[in-house]
Amino acid sequence: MQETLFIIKPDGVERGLAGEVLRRIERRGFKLTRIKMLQASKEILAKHYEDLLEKPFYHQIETYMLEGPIIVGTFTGSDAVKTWRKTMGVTNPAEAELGSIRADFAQGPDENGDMRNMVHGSDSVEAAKREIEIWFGE
Ligand code: DAT
Ligand code: MG
Repeated sequence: MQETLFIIKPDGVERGLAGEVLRRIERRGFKLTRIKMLQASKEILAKHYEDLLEKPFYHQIETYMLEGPIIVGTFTGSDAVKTWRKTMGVTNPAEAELGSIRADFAQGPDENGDMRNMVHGSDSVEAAKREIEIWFGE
């Protein structure tokens, strides 16, 4: 049994695809354990994406994630971390496996390198613990 953290990014919320994402989590057999909608801040994004702060594209991530409200949640289940990563598809939607969320709904990088891949998932059990504390800790 594992717990992982997911985010439906601003484009997913704005396009009305939140229900679709939650449906895919639930029909896979995962159990939602927390969920909230909020407007992210630069501060919380800097914690969440601390490994990417020095990347040249960090400002693009920040602009994207601040565009509108996001939905952050957690769910539990067998091999939840890896299974959710597979369900999302790889980072670049243009390369994501057909049938994955990112392939089915998201857009590949445009000419500015902007990537709007619609969903987030923790990439390890340790990252999930860290991210759950960031978004749901006191
Ligand atoms: P993932 O979201 O698949 O875990 P990541 O943690 O490496 O990918 O990066 C976080 C986000 O940053 C990703 O969802 C989109 C953006 N990003 C990553 N690499 C990028 C790049 N080369 N150019 C533009 N945005 C990028
Ligand atoms: Mg990541």
